[in-house]
Amino acid sequence: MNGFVCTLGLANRMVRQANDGKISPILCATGVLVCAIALVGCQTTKVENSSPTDKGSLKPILLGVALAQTSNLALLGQESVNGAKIAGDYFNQKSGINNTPFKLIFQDAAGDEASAINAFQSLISQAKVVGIVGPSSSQQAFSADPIADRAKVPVIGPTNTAKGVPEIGSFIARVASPVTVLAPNSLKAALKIDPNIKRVAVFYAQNDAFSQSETLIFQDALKKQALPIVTIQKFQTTDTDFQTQATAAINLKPDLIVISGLAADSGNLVRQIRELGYKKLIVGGNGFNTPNIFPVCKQLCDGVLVAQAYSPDHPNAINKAFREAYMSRYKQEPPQFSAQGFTAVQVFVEALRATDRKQKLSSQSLAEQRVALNQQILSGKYDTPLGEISFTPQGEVIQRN
Ligand code: 1QQ
Repeated sequence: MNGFVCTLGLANRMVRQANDGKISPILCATGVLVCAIALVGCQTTKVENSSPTDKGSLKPILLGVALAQTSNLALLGQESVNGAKIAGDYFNQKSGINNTPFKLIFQDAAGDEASAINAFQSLISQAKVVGIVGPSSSQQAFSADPIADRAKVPVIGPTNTAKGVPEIGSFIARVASPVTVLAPNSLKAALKIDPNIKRVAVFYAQNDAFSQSETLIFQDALKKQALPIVTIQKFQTTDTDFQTQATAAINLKPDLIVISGLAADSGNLVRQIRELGYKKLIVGGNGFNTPNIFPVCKQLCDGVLVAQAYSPDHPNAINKAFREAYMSRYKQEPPQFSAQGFTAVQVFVEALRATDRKQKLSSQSLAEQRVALNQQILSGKYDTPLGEISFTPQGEVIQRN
């Protein structure tokens, strides 16, 4: 897949260099989009439980959304919630599930495993949803997804990118492009901007499954490019003080710093690295993929490259509709996590419609609906804001763009 690589910061210096001195919002470079995004500000819904669809009635079909609405992870999770809400309105206005409305049941999965497990259990056993969009992080997915899998409830991870998530079970799929596909794009972009990179310092959050997974992909890609890693520094996603690790790395005079962490910690880490005088490029992983990082590192975010699996400019009709709805509701361009939240709901809606056309959902028990829905999700093809996607039999996303 070709990635989209964004340079965080105001009409970034690096992008100006790479673009022959002209400031342009988008620069195409060997199959990778590099865009400068402006410094912008950041920007518990719980719906009452209702009983599952009864035979022949127009009671709404219930779909669970278990994402981070609170905690540090909310910087990312809330964006997916916003995307899911837009999808809920959009597809219900377009006759829902073949003229039966559907209702999104939101449960705050916060930032830890226990909250994600609680959210999943409540959606499965109390709300009796037909499927679940969530959780926000891979760390949570490895704990909560097995519960849904055992209960035979289909799950679509909107933003779980670590290696091994679809392999959790046969009811688990994701629309998030995995770290294996996404991460190497930003390294390629960094080398294009600065071909003289010789020494690389790597940082990662050691208490987070996604960060552990992503750093291995980065390290592997660096080895393949014959770029020496001069140090590997570890931190925790809960850390706020990075002086020791940042000083140790900067003393080794790296030409590139590569960071795998979540938004809040990563933003603080970037700020402290810059405050200690490091001026060269930084490559950030998927945890940087939100404008909510700007209030954390502010203008010191400048010069950070991030690969993203979504472009607001993707030219298909569904992305245009999504982007328009997003801009009018949230007054900003849709970020990747919102596009992925929208897409996860869209896949459920389209698979529910197809399942219902084969055999009326109202004539099936909830257990039958869940199994039929899971099979349909995996066999379908979807034209989404992320471009055309489908799934491997294992539930891994195949994203063309
Ligand atoms: C994961 C991620 C995070 C950055 C999403 C919140 O990619 O946990 O897999």
